[in-house]
Amino acid sequence: MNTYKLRYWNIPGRGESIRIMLTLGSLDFENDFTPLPFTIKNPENTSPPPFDDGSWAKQKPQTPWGTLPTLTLPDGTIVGQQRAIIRYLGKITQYEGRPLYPEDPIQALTTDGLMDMLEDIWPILIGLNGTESFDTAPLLTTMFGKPHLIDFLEKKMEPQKGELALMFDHIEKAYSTGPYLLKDQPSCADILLFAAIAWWGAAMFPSMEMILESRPNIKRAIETVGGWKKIKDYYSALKSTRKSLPTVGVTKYQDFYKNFHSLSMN
Ligand SMILES: N[C@@H](CCC(=O)N[C@@H](CS)C(=O)NCC(=O)O)C(=O)O
Repeated sequence: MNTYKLRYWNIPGRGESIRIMLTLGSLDFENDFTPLPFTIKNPENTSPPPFDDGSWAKQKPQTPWGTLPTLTLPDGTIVGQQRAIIRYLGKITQYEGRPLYPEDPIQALTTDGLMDMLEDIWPILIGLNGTESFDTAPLLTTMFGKPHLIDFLEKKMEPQKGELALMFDHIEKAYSTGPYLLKDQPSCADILLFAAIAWWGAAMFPSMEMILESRPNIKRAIETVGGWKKIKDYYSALKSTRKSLPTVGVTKYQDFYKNFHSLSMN
């Protein structure tokens, strides 16, 4: 069987870009959902349970880098690191006759630069930002069922000043020729941008608006990717499955996928 296996939590996070790349490559894959390692009460009769059942503590030492996502290749090799996996899949996946990871070294370098920039943003949104408090942890806050951290985000997104605003401005500039990073040539960088903004714009930000309102190039890029037929078909087929995701406090986990569905108009 030429099946790939993606191990990740059942959230978009760092796994969704890989799911999309596998879909674009028409590669057969299954999701191996690991329960999120949070001490949150599991709903009854769900298999696998969404929250900790001890699985991750056992799996972690067996992964190549101690983290998820991991991808098991058809020959059984297990690999890790989101961007490395995307690059690999981009080399074996064609879109409109060209690989999604460019063969030209300079274009590959540009693609890597954007993907590394996105990875630089991730920890600011995902972690505790040097404190022990949820007041500076946009993702953990919502995952534990509390409202989005508007004050924290507004500060970081202050025009021309906030740490995140400046980072998004660089990305906006990189997309000025558009619609893709490499002008008219789509690449895996555009897939990662699509997956990152859609995820951040639901899990950490209350919507994508705070990121996109003054950044039309990023908006155009992710809307363009969302319009690809294979992506539309993928999200259309999955829409009804989101309903079974848990609700914790004010957070409906199904909403973590909402922008993926809206950008692909499902
Ligand atoms: N640079 C890595 C980061 C991986 C990472 O931090 N994964 C998180 C989930 S998104 C994780 O495994 N957390 C659990 C842990 O570290 O024990 C990548 O891009 O794959």
